[in-house]
Amino acid sequence: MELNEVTITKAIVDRYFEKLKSNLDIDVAIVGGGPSGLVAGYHLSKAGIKTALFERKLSIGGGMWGGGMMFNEIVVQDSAVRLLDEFGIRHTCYENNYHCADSVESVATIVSKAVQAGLTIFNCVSVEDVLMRPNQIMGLVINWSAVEMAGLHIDPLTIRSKYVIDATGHATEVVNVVHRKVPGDLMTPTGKIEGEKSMWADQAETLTIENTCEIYPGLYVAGMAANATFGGPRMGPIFGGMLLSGEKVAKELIERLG
Ligand code: 48F
Repeated sequence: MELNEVTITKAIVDRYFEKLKSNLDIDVAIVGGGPSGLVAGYHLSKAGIKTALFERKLSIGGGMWGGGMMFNEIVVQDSAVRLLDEFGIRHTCYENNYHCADSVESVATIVSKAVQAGLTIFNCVSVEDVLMRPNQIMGLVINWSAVEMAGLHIDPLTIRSKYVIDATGHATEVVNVVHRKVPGDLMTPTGKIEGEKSMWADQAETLTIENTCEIYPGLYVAGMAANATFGGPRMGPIFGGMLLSGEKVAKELIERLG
């Protein structure tokens, strides 16, 4: 039978809209497809919680694909190796407490396991705002990244969710919007964004996990965004903190959502 181009088109359009419509009202919306967001999405979905992840770029994986300075290896410390094992990512011990993994294998494996656990990923979608009610974040305001890049004046659409996770990395974009536009203080010492500090890997790795928490009712921060929000340092291409942060935020939300 000859392949029909219109049927191919209809299949894609129908399937995509099904996917979109079934994710308009969800439990958890994750912003950012880096390691922390992906690990959070994996655990939440595995627990049966309706979760979708929105990523601005075409590719998922955030800052993990490139390892350090495009040398595509990552380092993970002892405390997070069990997560590499849980995903089935191969690793080798370089020295005591320094384990290396191929960054491409790491991203590809986590994405695959997360999607198969039930996570829906929308790539090429940018989160430009939040849905708010008095003292509560209720979801996301989204638009095509292409609209954002072209600077087109086109109104966005909305996703409602019980919780939002800002996993946007250094830019901490959702928290920035909330800080700028939503009345009330953030749950930081000053009530504002403390701002990321320069490199200190050891401190940063511990703080990333500590700083993973609710920052405004309904809004959690994870990964590098957690440190940027709370004034923690950056850590460079060691990724244990990112993986553990994703796991922590998922555990907290699984508990809250019962
Ligand atoms: O930066 P990123 O990988 O976040 P992460 O999970 O991990 C940080 C590490 O990669 C690295 C590090 C650790 O060693 O410091 O940087 O904290 O991924 C963040 C993702 O969020 C997307 C962005 O394209 C990236 O893929 N993103 C950022 N803002 C938005 C967004 C937005 N407004 N809407 C959608 N996606």
